[in-house]
Amino acid sequence: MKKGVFSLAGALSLILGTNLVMAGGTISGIVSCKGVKDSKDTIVYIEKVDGKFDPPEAHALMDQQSLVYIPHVLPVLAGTTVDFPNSDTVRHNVFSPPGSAKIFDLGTYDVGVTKSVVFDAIGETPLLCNVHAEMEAYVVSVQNPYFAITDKTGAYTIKDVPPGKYTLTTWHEKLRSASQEIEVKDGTTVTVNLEMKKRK
Ligand SMILES: [Cu+2]
Repeated sequence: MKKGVFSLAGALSLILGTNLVMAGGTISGIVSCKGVKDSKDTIVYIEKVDGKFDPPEAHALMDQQSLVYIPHVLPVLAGTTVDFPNSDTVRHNVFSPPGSAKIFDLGTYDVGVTKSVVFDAIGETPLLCNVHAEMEAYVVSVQNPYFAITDKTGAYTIKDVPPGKYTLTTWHEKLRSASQEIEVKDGTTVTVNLEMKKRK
């Protein structure tokens, strides 16, 4: 998604023969996750931005290797198609449990086969495997393309955010969401550090 935005900007600046100045601001900071191994795989996103955001044509990827889903957490803009290639040496059966934003069951399929799912509804979809109880991952679909996922240190950056007042929110598979009201201004960076604790 972000790649798409950048290449479009690049193409436009080529056409215009000038450096295109991207409007919008940046949100960045650190999310501290308490009671878990590290602060990785926390999604930071703006709850709602006015407008309708078309999903990217490019598919997102949830791979399966050595009985592990890669990545463990995949944030997508609602409507995005996610490919589930079986890059493993054994058969898998990707499905989501009742209560998921997207309920589906891809059935058991062979090594080398790729199946796809459109994550059209906003929310959390846990991924399980009928063959391997230990396999688990998450696809989280959000309303707009202004989201990021943290690294081990909890650092994140969301770029090119239209100016405005928003609610910035976090998602973590085991922790309670944290939110903060923020204001984004053109050409500036707003620093937002958040702390997440265990769900009660
Ligand atoms: Cu499996």
